Amino acid sequence: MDIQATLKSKMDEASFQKLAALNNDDVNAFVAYAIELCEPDKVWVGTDAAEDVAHCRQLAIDKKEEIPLAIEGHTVHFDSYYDQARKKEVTKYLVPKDDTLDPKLNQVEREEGLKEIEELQRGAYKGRTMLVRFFCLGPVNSVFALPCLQITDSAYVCHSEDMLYRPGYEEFKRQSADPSFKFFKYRHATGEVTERMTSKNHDLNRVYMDHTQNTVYSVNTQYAGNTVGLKKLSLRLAIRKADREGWLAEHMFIMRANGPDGRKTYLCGAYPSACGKTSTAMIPGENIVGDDLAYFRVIDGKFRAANVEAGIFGIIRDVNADGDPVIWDVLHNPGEVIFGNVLVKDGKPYWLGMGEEIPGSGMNHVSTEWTEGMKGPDGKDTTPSHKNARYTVRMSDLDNQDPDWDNPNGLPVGGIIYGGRDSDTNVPVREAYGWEHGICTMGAMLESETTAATIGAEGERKWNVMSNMDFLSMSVGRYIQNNLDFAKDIKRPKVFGTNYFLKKDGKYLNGMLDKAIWVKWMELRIHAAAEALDAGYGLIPKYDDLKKLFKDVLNKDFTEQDYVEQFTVRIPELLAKLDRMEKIYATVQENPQAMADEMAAQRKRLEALKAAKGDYISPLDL
Ligand code: SPV
Ligand code: MN
Repeated sequence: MDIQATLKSKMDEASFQKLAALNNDDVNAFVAYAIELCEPDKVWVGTDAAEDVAHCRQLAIDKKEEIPLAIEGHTVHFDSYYDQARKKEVTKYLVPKDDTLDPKLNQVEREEGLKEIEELQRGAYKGRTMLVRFFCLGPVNSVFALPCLQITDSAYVCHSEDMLYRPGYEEFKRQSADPSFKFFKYRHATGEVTERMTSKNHDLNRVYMDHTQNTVYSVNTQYAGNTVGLKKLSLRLAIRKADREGWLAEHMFIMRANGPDGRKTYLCGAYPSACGKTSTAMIPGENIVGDDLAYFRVIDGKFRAANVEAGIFGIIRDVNADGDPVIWDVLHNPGEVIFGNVLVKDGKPYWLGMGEEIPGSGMNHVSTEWTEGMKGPDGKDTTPSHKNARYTVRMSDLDNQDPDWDNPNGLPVGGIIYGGRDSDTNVPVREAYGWEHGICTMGAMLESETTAATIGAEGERKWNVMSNMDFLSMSVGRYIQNNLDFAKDIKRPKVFGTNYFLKKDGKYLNGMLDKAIWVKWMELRIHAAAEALDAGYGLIPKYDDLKKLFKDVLNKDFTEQDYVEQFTVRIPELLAKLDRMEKIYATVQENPQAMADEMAAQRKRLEALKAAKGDYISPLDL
């Protein structure tokens, strides 16, 4: 293929010059290959310029991938009924014959998988414009900066990336000077569309990762988790790159907890879906750095984290004026917002749990003329907005942004939180004895109970290592080992475990805002400003400290009875969890010795406590 001729054949001089200015053979080859394969009518290349960013947003509206809403700057995007979330079954690693990824990962032989996806993408841009965009994971001009090249026929994908990531065209120029420069690449094709501009062939949806080439291909889908290359597609690539280079790519928020006398303490948190991740990052009175992805690196002897993203693709369900005042305001005022898969009536978006009456008809992911009681194309009941309906906003539009959120050196991490959901096992907050204990018994043993909102039986516990399970591109054991080894020569953050979902007689023991107290307590512990009790599986708060925090922060009376109910050490449930985990880890490849050691030590401590004090131990007896 004559690359230059291929490029020239489909683009105008302005686009051609934008590519030429990068002077990067890999970029040119990837773009030219996509032209040959997908056969677009035209190719448009964007830079970081405001007019190029505005062009993509306008294109999304002109092509009806987004529909303007009543409030200035707001649009709604719909994905097909069958395209409302990431799809694990069709998300696969392309594995060369001589390579070995963990056998438990969903994978396909590389040549075979490439052939399949190329057939699905062949001619897929006919009659359309191919869009070529450059973005950056992490802050630009920094050691974290990881440039990405996105090719797609979806203006919505580009628009989302403009809101969620840093611009990358100038970063490509900067890094291209280095002969070893490598970048992540994505080639996405929407596939055939319906009259609503949503992907038609959901059964032919594929998301294939070629880690050997730092490339991800996806087809017959529009949902951001499958198409926005820099989000979960890149996380899988980044986990492998981090493995090669000795840093960490995590599925974590970053927030700033504000301590006494203006003290700023940064916390990172990994929580499976529906365990309170975004709402923790958004606790009133604290500051957000990012809500989904974090890279960790050691810089000048410090453990530092950078927000990979520059915006939020958040679950909109249950966002309401009382619980989420900051987001609520952004969603109700002029400014750039993309709503995804909500119900729209008279130009106004509605969603489940918004605390307002939801109309019985409107336009949604099921139909342009949805009415209450309407069944989906699969015959199932439908909801006015999808349970996974989303909003996309920029960090810079949030009043509670930490002014330092874009720091090129990242931010110093004081604590790491692993937040699960269980009704009967873990106390609301506990601190690990140290890094190994935290990684092994909090991160690696993270579980979440399914809720009515997730698929499967309610109350079933799902194991989700560091909430990163869906994105691991290596064995669980190797990934845990990387965490254990990271930053081993320096002071590492404290590790905590949280559980906002303890129940008694079917009722939650904690209010929605109680998490604010656990965060304040963790902040104090990081600075040795509160004492703790040894509960055998970690350190837990003392009553007087919590009582004071509840009063000071929430103006709430926290009774001794509340404390005892919430912080009782539940030995039978804790031992049952160890039993479950021992079974699971017996099958994990490359399982670190530390896992077995930490589990055995935990069992021993809990059994000794049980022998001394019984099955259910009040924190007042510790
Ligand atoms: C998540 O599900 O963890 C998300 C949304 O952050 S998605 O883009 O689907 O991954
Ligand atoms: Mn996520």
